[in-house]
Amino acid sequence: MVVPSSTTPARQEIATAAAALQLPAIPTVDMSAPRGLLSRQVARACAEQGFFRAVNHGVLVPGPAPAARQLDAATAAFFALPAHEKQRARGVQGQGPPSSPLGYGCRTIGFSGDVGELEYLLLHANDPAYKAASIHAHDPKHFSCVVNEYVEAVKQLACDILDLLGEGLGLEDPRSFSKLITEPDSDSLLRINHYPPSCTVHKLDHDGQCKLKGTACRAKAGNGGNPTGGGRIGFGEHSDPQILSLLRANDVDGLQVLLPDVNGKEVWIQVPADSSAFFVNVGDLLQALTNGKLLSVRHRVIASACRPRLSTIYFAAPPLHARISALPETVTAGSPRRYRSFTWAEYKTTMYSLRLSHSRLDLFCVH
Ligand code: GA4
Repeated sequence: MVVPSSTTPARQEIATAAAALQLPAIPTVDMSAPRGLLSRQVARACAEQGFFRAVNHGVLVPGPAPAARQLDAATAAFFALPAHEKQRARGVQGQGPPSSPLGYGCRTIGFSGDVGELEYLLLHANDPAYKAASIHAHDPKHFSCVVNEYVEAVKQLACDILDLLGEGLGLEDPRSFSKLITEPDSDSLLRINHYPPSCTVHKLDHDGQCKLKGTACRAKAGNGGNPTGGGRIGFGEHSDPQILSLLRANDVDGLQVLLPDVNGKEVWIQVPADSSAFFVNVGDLLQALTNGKLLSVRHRVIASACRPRLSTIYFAAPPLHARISALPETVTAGSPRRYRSFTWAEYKTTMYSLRLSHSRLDLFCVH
């Protein structure tokens, strides 16, 4: 069920302040609710906000060392390596066109000049090449097992949510969305982002190596009229291009989503960190598949904490050859087809030719 996003005293305070300011609330969906109710609530959150916090999701909890905890430990160890060792993991995966910057990256986002205050690992969820990669030089097998286990668990949750959406939207085949991401050649990605504390200086040295240099803490509270609240852009404003994204992060804030307030004006809303939850957002392809009924939400990360933020995001995508066109049930006389049909490969090529913040789906509108 959709419950107020206020389960701790701190969250309660934020929710109360947001309500007093008439700011939009972050929908929270209790994944253990009865299925009928759950499907309606997931569909409603994805239609109204394109975003929700999933609690009681029931994955990643069993076992003495669940995949999530093992992955966090492995990636924290990777990011703690000296810069020159991390650089060895650049471009570790095969790159057939349309290319994507897989492997380790620092500050550079995409190929069109975007930068952010972060370093990251970008892995192809279905590409076994990372098994041989130099990401975890000391124990690459262990690293790939942990990634595989995590991907399987999070993919299952993504499928459950997509099936709930299919049911909530009353699709003839409620599995229409999840089928796309379970194809053996689906193009899903796993991204692990490490945002250094904002009280450290992030520098690229002369050989282009990424260096994190600690300094005394200078992070300031308050926003002084700065729309980023005084923080630095960790990952700039964008929508995710794929079908669905599932994000899990440590307990350091930073994620913001662009939501309409009571007057319909869009405002940046800080998403309080919750390391036990998944944050789910609709991607461009799901907006296209539903003829605009579900919204691909714009979001960003602002680094303003004195502790590092670590986030792991699974981007559920179809195979490159998959054709994306609005499902027939979503096209009616009152709601004519909004986007022309395209393949994911075509969309990917377009997105990599554009800046991060581009509203790229608009280019596919039919007029
Ligand atoms: C945003 C979502 C994912 O992180 C990502 C990003 C990709 C990249 O970092 O290589 C993109 C960005 C993302 C959208 C527009 C293009 C592609 C950078 C960029 C400028 C991995 C993805 O699939 O799209």
